[in-house]
Amino acid sequence: MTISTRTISRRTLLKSSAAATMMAGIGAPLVARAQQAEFVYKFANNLPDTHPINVRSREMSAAIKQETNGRVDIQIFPSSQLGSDTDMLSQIRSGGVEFFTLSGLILATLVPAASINGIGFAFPDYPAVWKAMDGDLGAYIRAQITKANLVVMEKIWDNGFRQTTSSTKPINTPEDYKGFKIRVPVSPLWTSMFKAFDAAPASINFNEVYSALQTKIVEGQENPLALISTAKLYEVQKYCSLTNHMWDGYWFLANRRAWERLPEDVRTIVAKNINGAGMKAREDTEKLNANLQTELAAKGFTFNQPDLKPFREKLRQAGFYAEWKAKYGDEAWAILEKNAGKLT
Ligand code: X2X
Repeated sequence: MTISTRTISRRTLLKSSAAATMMAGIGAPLVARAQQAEFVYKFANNLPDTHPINVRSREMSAAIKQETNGRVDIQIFPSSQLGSDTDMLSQIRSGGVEFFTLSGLILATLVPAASINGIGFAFPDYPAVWKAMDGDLGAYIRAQITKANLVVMEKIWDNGFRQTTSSTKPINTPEDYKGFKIRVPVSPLWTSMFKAFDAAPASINFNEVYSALQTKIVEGQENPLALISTAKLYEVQKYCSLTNHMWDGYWFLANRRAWERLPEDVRTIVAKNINGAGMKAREDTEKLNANLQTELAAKGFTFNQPDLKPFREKLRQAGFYAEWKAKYGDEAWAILEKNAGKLT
């Protein structure tokens, strides 16, 4: 059985290589150009292929190839194909991958300040987010990332305001979180926040979330609608509570040695295209996050809009804001409050 399968596949292979030889006259210049790329760099991320971040990244990669006359070939590996976020964070540091988009909250396992934009209920809306992240708060965080010897692009990419989903019940009040088995990304801030709600958070990388929900290892999770939709989490969840509890974004990171291998003029082209694609993806994601409710409801997802004031009050009473203010320090906290209003 094994032998005959092998024979067939060898024959098929021989046939296709014969075809390849025949085609060589036409195909050769193209192949040669592709092989000539001086810098073949991997870009890893945890997002589905259909998420706007990957759609815009494909355009970005094509534009970079064109504008560098084929010198730079950025190959995209979506859906955690090269490993979980935790794995990729060590790969981007060692140079195993050259580019990686990572939530600031997870990056905080290496750069503690990077989770500050995820403080619960800090930002009221997108304009407040972009003002802070394209302004002094983003600059502060990027300076800390740079100190950790990673290269970070100027524009943060949008993940979105996060909503809570569940297979068991909707979340209407802070008390509904009590004992709730919720998946959170691997990040101290996330665990701390859901502990402050007396929930039972479990740290799980995104590549294992669908199956953790399906097998009911956890009841729920929280993510922006764009991700709930593109990762098809609605297939394994029933309720979506619009808790809007934090804003989360992806820093576009580069391995420092790989980045510095690029000549100055090439770096300029690459950075311009990455930041430009990030801005376009922001628009796409923001639109999706605003419009997906109707589409997901039609798929049987049950939405509810809780009153959010008691949630913020619960965090305050639990000492969540005071604890994190002490962790980030007065300077960082002052920049956050300047942008988000008084929290403690
Ligand atoms: O892991 C998640 O939930 C995700 C996809 O939103 C992040 O990358 C933080």
